[in-house]
Amino acid sequence: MTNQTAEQVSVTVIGLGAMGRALAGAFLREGHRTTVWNRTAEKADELVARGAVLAGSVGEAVAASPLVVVCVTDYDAVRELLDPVDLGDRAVVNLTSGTPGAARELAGRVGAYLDGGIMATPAAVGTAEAVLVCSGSRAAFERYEPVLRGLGAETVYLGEDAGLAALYEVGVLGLMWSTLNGFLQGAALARAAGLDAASFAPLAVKSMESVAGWLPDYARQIDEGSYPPLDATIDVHLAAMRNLIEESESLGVSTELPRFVKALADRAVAEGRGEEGYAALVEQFGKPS
Ligand code: FVH
Repeated sequence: MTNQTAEQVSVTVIGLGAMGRALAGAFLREGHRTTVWNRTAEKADELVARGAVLAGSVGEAVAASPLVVVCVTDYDAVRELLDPVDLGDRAVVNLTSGTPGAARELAGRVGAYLDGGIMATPAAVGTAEAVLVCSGSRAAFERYEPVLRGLGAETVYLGEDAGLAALYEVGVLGLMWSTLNGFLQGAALARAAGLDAASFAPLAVKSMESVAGWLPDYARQIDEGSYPPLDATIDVHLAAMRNLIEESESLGVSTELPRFVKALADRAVAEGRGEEGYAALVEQFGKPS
């Protein structure tokens, strides 16, 4: 469906992997004139059939639009593609995953540079599930936010430091992996006990919804540096961690993850934090490993 309220602009998408194709598709859906370029040109076929213009080179693609969105494998590829090209006054929005340092370095070379992290799978781009976090040029964000909003439900601007979007992106990925690893540990236990992972999944979903609701209070405690127990003390959590290790051992399931979690709690207790709430473990995460 075309978004009639967003101003129609010309946008270029460089990089048509799974994510780049989804981004270009969303811009087309919103009615923007969309120019695309990809190293392997055939990946543009479907987009061209939907109305995208295929540029013959990166230079041609950049020249076609005031807004240039780049989404390739890594920052080496971004530099390889953009370095030889005169970007002029183009606003470059780089949605490639990378480190904050790499984003800052690139920002130093591009006039109007916005780094972004698209918190979505390709299938979720343009839906209520997708969130785009951006940092870097405020002017570019303010000018093109109405266009970028077409990529998802929400756009978040974190500030002029171009590295912040990458920082949030790696933080969110870490959260995702930790959550998935916790689920996989539980699923491995269920399977070892002769149960289906499918029987564990609904309970896991419910539990994740509860835990998600705790985060604003945890964040407040972290910002205040004070951790009165909200749910249970670290001592209480620690006892349950021992149970998880014991049961994993007895079912022949890996104990690596629960032992790592318990080691953090052990260190917090050794620092006298056993009576504090779980958020106090941030002090362990805050130290170099
Ligand atoms: N897919 C996802 O769910 C995640 C969601 C969060 C953010 N990521 C990041 O997006 C970047 C691209 O990911 P992708 O899924 O689109 O990746 P691929 O499908 O593998 O496509 C890679 C594209 O990059 C092009 N490319 C790579 N190296 C070069 C190069 N040296 N010169 C020119 N283009 C290059 C590649 O071209 P081709 O192989 O088709 O010719 C694809 O267009 C990534 O940072 C994710 O972390 C996605």
